[in-house]
Amino acid sequence: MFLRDQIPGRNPNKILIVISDGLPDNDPSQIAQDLRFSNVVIFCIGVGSNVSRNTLEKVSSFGNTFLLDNFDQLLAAFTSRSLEDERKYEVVVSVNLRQNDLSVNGKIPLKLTLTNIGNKPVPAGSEIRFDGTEHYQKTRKVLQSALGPDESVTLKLDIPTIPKASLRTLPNFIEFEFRDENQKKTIQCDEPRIELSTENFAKGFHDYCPSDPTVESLNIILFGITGSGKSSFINTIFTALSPALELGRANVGGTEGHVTKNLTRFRMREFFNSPVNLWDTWGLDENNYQGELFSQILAGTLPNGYEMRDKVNFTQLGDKNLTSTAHDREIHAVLIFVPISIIDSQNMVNRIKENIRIASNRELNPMVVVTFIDTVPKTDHPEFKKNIAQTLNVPENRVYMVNNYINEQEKSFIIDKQALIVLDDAIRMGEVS
Ligand SMILES: Nc1nc2c(ncn2[C@@H]2O[C@H](COP(=O)(O)OP(=O)(O)OP(=O)(O)O)[C@@H](O)[C@H]2O)c(=O)[nH]1
Ligand SMILES: [Mg+2]
Repeated sequence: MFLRDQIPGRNPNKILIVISDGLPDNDPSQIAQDLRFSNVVIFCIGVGSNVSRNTLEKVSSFGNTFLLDNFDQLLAAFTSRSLEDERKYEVVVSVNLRQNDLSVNGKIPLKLTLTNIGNKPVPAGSEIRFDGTEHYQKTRKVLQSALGPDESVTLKLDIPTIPKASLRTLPNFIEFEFRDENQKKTIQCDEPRIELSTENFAKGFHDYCPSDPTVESLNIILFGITGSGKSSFINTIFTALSPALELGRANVGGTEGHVTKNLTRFRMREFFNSPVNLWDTWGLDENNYQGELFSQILAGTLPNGYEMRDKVNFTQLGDKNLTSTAHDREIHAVLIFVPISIIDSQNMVNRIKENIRIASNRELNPMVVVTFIDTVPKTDHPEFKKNIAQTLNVPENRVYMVNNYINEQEKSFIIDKQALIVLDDAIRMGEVS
């Protein structure tokens, strides 16, 4: 019945089947252990209600205890091979997946100024209808008073998104065209094309709470090549969640030398109520981050504000307070920053791969964030993305091409949307790590 090759991971010399209908007179666990050490695989079958599963489990090899109600079942088992079926135990893994994209929530608030461009008044009580699309639900607004030719009125309304709409699939603009029953354009909108704002879609992020109750805040680290735009990306994320540009949160500099020189924690809770920390790091160059340094940062051993060094300073690590609070700083998700030109430098490719390996060894699945994509024609982006994924040996769906705010004077939905998608995925990665 028990064939050798059906016993996973073992090549036993002997198999012992213990059948018991009661409690043992003497403790059999020591002799059972000796037998198991000498490569005997032990199966225990308890029959009837007087047996103790606990005792049998101490005797049997792992997972090889079976309980049966009576000897008839035992006989049936031997003839029908049903015991073999029972051995196939299942491992159930449950992952808490959030159903909705963090950024989508109910309504897009609009304020539109409409002008009657026809030659007849539009009477009070007329309906202004917004037809639904694959992203927005149908909605309507009633004119409170008549609108004479050339007259304008300002309407405030909320356009609800459909429940399945996701920030990832929303188009960048809402466009309008108003026609009357005769398909004539009688009303014109001051802004017939309105850029969306991620701020309106961030409710899911504001409501986020780590599913593990022992995690006070989810820690996301930004690590990567010096001058690749890590600190700029922190400002981009702050902007994406705010009504206006927020470019002064993190200190940003030129491409020469290190700008960020300390391990720096940005507690998003202080601004957006969500328990997420972004950890900014000093950049990776050809020689730094020696030895254990990066893995100690990932483990949370180093304090907020820790000054740039090439190696860990172990005397500082002796501090008991740091060890006891490491759990609060332990990193849950890793963003590895590389400029799009990374593939031209074998040396830096190797350094990045070394550190991807360190993160992977801690069972963190690093996401690669590619910056400076504005320095390469858009049409080449897919090719670069594929190349970078292959070169760094990460799946393409974990490579993100982003723009940072550099010279922009106002918010851009496209920049914000990319940043929030990265943040959303980082939170998902952090949740399962
Ligand atoms: N063209 C372009 N410039 C960028 C981009 N991202 C950042 N920059 C510029 O690159 C310079 C370095 O940006 P930082 O955000 O300070 O880079 P960092 O990775 O934090 O640098 P260190 O802290 O020194 O490691 C700044 O002048 C940014 O304005 C980008 O995507 N495109
Ligand atoms: Mg920096």
